[in-house]
Formats: sequence, C-alpha cells, structure tokens
Amino acid sequence: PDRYDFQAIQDKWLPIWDEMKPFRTDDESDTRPRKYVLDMFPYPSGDLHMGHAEAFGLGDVVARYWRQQGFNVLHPIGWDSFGLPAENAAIKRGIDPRGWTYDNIDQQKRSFRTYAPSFDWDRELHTSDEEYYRWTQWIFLKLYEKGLAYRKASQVNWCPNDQTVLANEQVVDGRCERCGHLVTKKKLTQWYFRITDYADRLIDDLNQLEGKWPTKVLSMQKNWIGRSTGADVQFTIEGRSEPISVYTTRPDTLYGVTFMVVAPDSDLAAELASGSTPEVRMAFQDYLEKVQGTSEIDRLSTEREKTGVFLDRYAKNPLTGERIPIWAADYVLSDYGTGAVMAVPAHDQRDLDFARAFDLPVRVVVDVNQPVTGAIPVLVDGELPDDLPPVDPKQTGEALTGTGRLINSGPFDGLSKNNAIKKITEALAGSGLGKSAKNYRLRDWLVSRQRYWGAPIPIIHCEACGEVPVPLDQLPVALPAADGLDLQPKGTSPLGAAEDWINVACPSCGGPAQRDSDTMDTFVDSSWYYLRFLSAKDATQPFDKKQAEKWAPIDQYVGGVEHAILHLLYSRFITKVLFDLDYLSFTEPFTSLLNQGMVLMDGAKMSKSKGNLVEFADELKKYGADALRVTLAFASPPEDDIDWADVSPAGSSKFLARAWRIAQDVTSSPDVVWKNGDQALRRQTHRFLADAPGLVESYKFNVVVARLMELVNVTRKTIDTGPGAGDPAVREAAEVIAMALNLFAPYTAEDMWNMLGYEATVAATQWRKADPTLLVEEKVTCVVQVNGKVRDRLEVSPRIDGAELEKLARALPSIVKAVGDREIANVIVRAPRVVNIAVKG
Ligand code: ANZ
Ligand code: ZN
Repeated sequence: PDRYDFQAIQDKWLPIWDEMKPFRTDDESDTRPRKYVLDMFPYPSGDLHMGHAEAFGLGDVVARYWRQQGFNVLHPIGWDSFGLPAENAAIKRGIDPRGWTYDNIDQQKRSFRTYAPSFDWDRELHTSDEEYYRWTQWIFLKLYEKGLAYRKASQVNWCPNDQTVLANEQVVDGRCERCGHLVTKKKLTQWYFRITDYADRLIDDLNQLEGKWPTKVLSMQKNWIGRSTGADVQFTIEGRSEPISVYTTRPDTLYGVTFMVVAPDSDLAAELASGSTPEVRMAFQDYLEKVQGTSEIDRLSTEREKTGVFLDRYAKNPLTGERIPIWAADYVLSDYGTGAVMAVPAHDQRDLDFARAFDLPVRVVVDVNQPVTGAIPVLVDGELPDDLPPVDPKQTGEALTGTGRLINSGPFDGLSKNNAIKKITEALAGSGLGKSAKNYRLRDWLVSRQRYWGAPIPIIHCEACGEVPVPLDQLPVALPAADGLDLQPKGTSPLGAAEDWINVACPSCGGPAQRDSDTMDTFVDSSWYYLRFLSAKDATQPFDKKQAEKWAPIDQYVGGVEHAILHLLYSRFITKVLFDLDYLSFTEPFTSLLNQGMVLMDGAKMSKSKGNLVEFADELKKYGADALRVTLAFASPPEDDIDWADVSPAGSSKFLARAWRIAQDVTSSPDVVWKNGDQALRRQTHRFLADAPGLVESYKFNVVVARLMELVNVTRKTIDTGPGAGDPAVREAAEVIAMALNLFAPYTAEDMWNMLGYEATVAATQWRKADPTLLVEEKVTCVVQVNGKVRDRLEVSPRIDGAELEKLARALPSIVKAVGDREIANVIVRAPRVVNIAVKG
C-alpha cells in the first residue's frame, strides 16, 4: 500500500507474530543476562480500559527497551480472577461467577492481542484456576505450619452492604474500599496472617528500595506500619490486683498525668465499670452502644467533640503516688497499645480537648520556652531562672507539644525532653514499673472472607482433633460448583451450604469433620503471582527456586498508586516468609517501581455514571494500537495524569504516517556506506541514539517520543530539500527510527523494518551504538565586529540562536573594552557567522 493504513499493518503482522512467538522466554540455553518486567495484573471486570492501555503501554516500553539492550526479558501476563466483583455481578444477573470471569478474561485477551504488549503468552495464569489456587492453599498451609496463620475471635471491620469482613487496609476513610458503604465493627472468629511479626523488617527493608520506588510510596508504607517508640508504664489500680499497663511515647510527661483513659470497647473498661457503682454501670452501657457505631477515623479525629464517662475508679501514678481518676472515652482505641492511656492534657491535644470538655486539671511539665541545647540551667529555689510568662494550655486550648526542659517533675526538673524520656524510663524499669517499648499501627492481616468466589481455606475442623490442615497431597481443595448455592451475602460463607463438599472425614482421626467454609482474601492470591509466572506449568511445586534465582526479583514493576499499601505490603510480607522458609534467596520482590498516572477526561476520573468514559475498545478501533500507545507515552511524564480531552491521537497517527513514509521513500540498497551521507542528519541520528537510553531508563518516555518526532522531521527535510531519499544518511535515520519506534509503535516499526529490507522482528534488533565522532559538536567561527571592524572571534555551534550569540559576543572582554562607556546604537546578528555592534561617538 502507498498510504499508511494502521488496520492493514495490524492485520498483516499479528498472525506473523502469533506464529513467531517472539517474546517466549523458555530457552534454558539462553546465556544473555535477564530482566523481569511486570505490570500489575488486571482484574477481569469487563474489557480493558484506558488505564490498562496506559500502564501496559509503559511497561512494554521498558520490556522492549531491555530486549534491545541485549537482555533476555521476561514479560508475562495473567489475571487476578477471584474476588467480589465477579460474585456480585453473578448475583445481580443470576449467572455463575466462573462463567462471567472467564468471559471477561477472553475479551481482555482479545484486546491485549491487538494492543500487542510483548507478552510471553505461554506463561499465562489465572488465580481462579485450580492449578493456581492449589498453590495459594499450599502457601496458606506453610504459614499455618510456621504459626503465621491463626484463627481468633475479635472485633473486625464489617461491611454491612457486602456482608463481609474487611482487612484494615480495605477500609478507606472509614468506608468499604469496594462499595463505599460505612464500615462497622463486629465480633467474629476469623483467620489472620501474622504480618505484625514482620513489622520491623517491612520498615527496615524499605532502605533497599530508596531511590527505586517513588518516595511517596515508601513513606505510605512506613506510615501504614506506623512504628513508634516509647515505654509501657504500670499504674496500680485501687480495688484491682493487677496493674494497668499503658503505652506512651512521652514517658517524660509522667508528672503531668492528671487522669487515665481506657477504650470503652475494651475488656478492661467493661471490667472497671462492672466493679463500680450502678449509676456508672448504666452510663457506661449507654455510652458503649453509641461508640460501637462510630468509625475509627471519627474516633481519632481531633476535630470531633470529645465524649466519655467517668468510671469512678482510680489509679496511682507510679512515680508520684498521686491518685488519678479513670475515664472511658472513645478517642482511645481498644486495639492500639494496651487500650489505655495516661492522659497528659498539657502536652497532648486530644487529652487537652477532653480535659477542657470535662473540666479536668491541666499541669504543664515541659517548659517549651526553655532551650534544650547548652548547659542545664541552675535552679533558683526550685524554679527555673528568667521564666517567660507562663502559658496555660487550659486557657489557650493549644497543647504544648514542642521540646523543652522539664518543670514540676521533682528530681527530673531541668532535664531536656529526650534526656528525661531516657531517665524516667530507667527509673521506672529500676522499680519494675515500666520498660521501653515499641508499637505499631499495623495489625495482623485478616485473610478469611465469607464469600464464594475465592480459594477455600484448606483447613478441616474436627470435633476430636480441632483444626486439621488438609494434607498437601490432597490439594487443591477445589471450589464446589456455584450451581444450587445461594451466593447472596448473609454473613456466613455460601460454601457452608454445600453439604457434599463441607462434610469430610477428618484427615487425622477419620471421624466426621467439616471443611472450613471461608475463602481467602484475593490479596493472598496476588501476593505471590509474580513467582508462579516463573513455573507456570509446574505441577509439582508453586515455583522452582532455581527459576526464581534466575529471574526474580522483578527489575521493573509497573502499576497504579492505589496499590501503594495493600498489594505491595502483602507481597513484600509473603516474599519475606518464603525467604525465611528457604524457598527464595531474596527478601524484596520488586526492585524498582513505576506508578503510572491516571487517564482522566475533562479533568475528572472517568466513570460510566459520570458519562465521561472513553472506551479503550472504541479508541483502539478508531486509531489503532500504535497511535494510542504513542499518544499515552507522549502526553506527559509517566507518573503524571493524562487528560484525554487534551491529547491528540490523530496527531500521533500523522506522526506515525510521516515516519512510515520515510521508510517507503528509502529505496537504495541496504549495504550503503553510512559515512558518505549527509553529515548534519547523521549527527542528529547519532545524538538520538546516544541520548535515548538514558531517557528511557529515567522514565522520560515523552521526551524520547518528542526527540523521535524531531528526527522524523529533519529526515523528511533532508529528503525533500536536501540530498534526497537515496542518501545513505536518510536510510540510516529510517532504520534508527524503525528501531526506536519498536518501543512505542511496534506495528509501524515492524512494517518500516520490513520495507527497509529486514526480516521480522525489529523487536529483536539491538540498539545501535552511537558513533562518538558524530557526537562531537561541530563548530563554526563567528566574527565579532565593533563599528564594522573585527575585534574578536567565537567558536560556536552552527545551530546557535541569535539571542544567545549576541549575549556571548557582548560578554567578550575585548568587546567590553572596545565599546567602553560609549552608547550602543544597534546590534546586527547574523547567526552563526557575524555579530556587528554599532556604537555612538
Ligand atoms: C502520654 C502522652 C503525652 C502521649 C504526650 C502523647 C503525648 P503513636 O505515636 O501513634 O504511637 N495512645 C496510646 N495508646 C492509645 C490508644 N489505644 N488510643 C489512642 N491513643 C493512644 O501514639 C502514642 C501515643 O498515643 C501515646 O503517648 C498515647 O498518648 C496515645 F504529651 O501518652 B501518649
Ligand atoms: Zn479428627
């Protein structure tokens, strides 16, 4: 064809590539160094969307780039195919979640095929396949063996709409991550993974990722784990044999404790109330009921009005012996620290708000006006000298949270805050009333779900033997057919009603027993999928350690920032567990991470309900894969959002057509002598060859596309107004353009490559080395005149612009001298050859 026709080009190359399988990576004899490039795998709800087009387009640039740099690149694809959306859709339409899921996978596969990321299709996996989830169950049992999977009854996050429990990570601003319904608490027996055992390593190992993961994601992970250091302090309680332990980050403020607060929904609060007066018991019950409907976010908010009840019970300050009233208030959480706090209203904002609401005393014990550096000040009559006017937090409403020196603190007066933390902790430890302690925001990972479409938990409950793990050789515990089961959410798993399935013989004693009816959180499925790609067809083990050593960890992971906490944290955890069990020899799964931006429309997130949805399938039909990919890569740096209303896929098509026509125009034989060609064009070509790798490696894909556009323009100019399409430099440029377009527009690149006389595939050609002699900037001599007389010379680039040249000329010392203090009347610049300065007098 003599006209660029993306459809014809796609139709021509797709079957050829299908035949060739150019991206297969199973050759054991391949000695090239390896790279593993992975995009977060899609969830099969409907067709692919523009977000997929963006993410997979960017990941593919990296995969294709490393191949051209001589690496053996693994770039697999699979589906995260268990989960609630399938089940909800199935309930709504009365169909089987399995059918719905696999139909969607088929559709996404068809779209991917046209979009043509360089996937190794032979390693395709679906987490809902028995061959896959058999190994998810295996991982569960490995954790169980190690005591890292356990069952306990506790207050859990509950979505009343989805009728299922949620992990802490799935509660966003107090709402269900999936459906947006307000999350409540419910006491249930559930399965957990002991991720808190790994809290320190999950924080400390973030150091390995510094500079390779977005800083924002690193700090989100860190804050989520939320490590703090302080002390556990024991307060004895009147009328109770056991002391109450409180966790504080500020043991230095112990002399400022004026009351104690316990979480109303803790066992401790119930016990203290029950040992109090009938009035207190009633007030407490009323209060507790109100608290149960309040979200954690609201409870911790400093904005909210403080509420609470006095329990009419008293504690004793371990250092001063002072009598301290105990309250129950919902700003203290039952599952953080010990569920009890020593309240220091002068120095903690929430304690101060509470003290002001209930008129409790406030005592300042850290003078934040006292500098903490320098010598310890000498006390005068027990007072610090030159006191600034005292600030009273009870008046101002502002807690004094800064550093300073201790006052009103007996023998600790005058110590700086940090010193006091140390000294007071030591004093407490000396009398057995406290010790230094760490605390984490991270909670154990709740992994059981009361839903159908997930991997069954491979445990059998036997009256005689208790929990019995399903023997490894009996995996998978396959899901029973959905047919005949009521999938409607009701708080217990639909699997409980599958009688033939649920009733089994106990593997240990052979007596009647029952399968666990819960299924696993889909984040368990996705926590290890990157390893299964390495041994996708291995029926004997989840993955082969030798393969993992060859390929993993992942060199480049690409995905949305919405997974900054959940998926990444869980994968990191499971990787560390597998390392500890000696199945892996590395501890971090994703060496570098790229978070692509979102594709927006008119500044807003696209959605069906807003009516601003741009369908990927429509755009793909209209513009073709290459123009879409180029548009997405060119629109902005990959981390930034793209507004589809501001970009021009039609412009990208034009660019691709221009590039393609260059190949068409080149007719001379392939064995040309490059060095005989147009030197200016050759310089531009080689400058591009030299610069592009660094740009790709720093994710400046948009700049690479812009530079390619420039190269296409200059080449066209050389054809039309220069030495013509027969010039060797033009052929050279055309080949480099085809080679580089492979990153962004694989069909166009392949077609050009073919027109230029090469066999498929351009994806396998190696990035050409730039000729260093062509990178040296060519210079021309510019003469600088004053009133027509040559005064100096400059060596400059032939492409220098007039303003720049004038600036250089006027800054020359000889010219400054020649002009002296005379007034400049006029400057004539003829870049790059002449600058003439006309002066008066
Ligand atoms: C006394 C104190 C004085 C505190 C002061 C702070 C400032 P992070 O850093 O997040 O770990 N706290 C402890 N357990 C709590 C719970 N279950 N619910 C709500 N708050 C709780 O916070 C630790 C601090 O949060 C602890 O230190 C405690 O208040 C409070 F000037 O103790 B602090
Ligand atoms: Zn048994």
